[in-house]
Amino acid sequence: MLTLYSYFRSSAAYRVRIALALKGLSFELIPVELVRHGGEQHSAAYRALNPQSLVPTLIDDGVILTQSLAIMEYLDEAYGPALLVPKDARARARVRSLAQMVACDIHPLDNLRVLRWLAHDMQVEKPARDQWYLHWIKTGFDALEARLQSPETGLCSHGDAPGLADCCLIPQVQNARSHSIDVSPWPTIKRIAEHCNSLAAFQAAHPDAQPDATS
Ligand SMILES: N[C@@H](CCC(=O)N[C@@H](CS)C(=O)NCC(=O)O)C(=O)O
Repeated sequence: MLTLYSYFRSSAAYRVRIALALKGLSFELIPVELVRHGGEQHSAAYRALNPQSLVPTLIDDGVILTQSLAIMEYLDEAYGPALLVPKDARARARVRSLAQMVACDIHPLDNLRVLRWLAHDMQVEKPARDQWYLHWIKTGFDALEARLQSPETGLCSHGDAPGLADCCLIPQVQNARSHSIDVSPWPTIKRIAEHCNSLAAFQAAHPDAQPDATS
């Protein structure tokens, strides 16, 4: 029995929702309201599951898993056949590298708690916060776009089938769009996002399709 603690707009939870859908795994979804009422991620009950106060958290038969990259690779290994990372060691390293470019080097800098800390603790005004957000998207997407100029890139980040890199990329593109950033300057990223978003697994995982989605 799989239970996912998720928030509809969380791109880290969105990654895991895509992975679960690609793997065809059914799960119970428990929404964690990150924004209103001070944020349920800070409650004692949630911190007991995830001391970082971050979503996602996955429970598999009572075992608590945190960190989206670890969760996705766990799902791929525990519920075969593996499809999120390639078997070949070099290809696997490429896919993990693309995934980490988003999950380790873009997302943490533009995360909710960072933007809130800038606003409330550092008193940074909205135009400067928007500049911060755009800077880290641009820095990361410029590098990713360059890295994707490879014969190994296909309809998706690696070949024609979606995998770990796409589970990370598509939520980051959605996140950028929700901040009114046009992704046209990164045509390969844009093309891959358009393709993935046409697939049922990505549509099922989309923020707007979640039970806790609000306008
Ligand atoms: N590295 C973590 C990042 C998780 C994360 O940053 N989650 C965000 C939502 S995308 C969150 O829970 N933020 C709550 C907050 O900022 O207070 C992962 O990949 O699981």
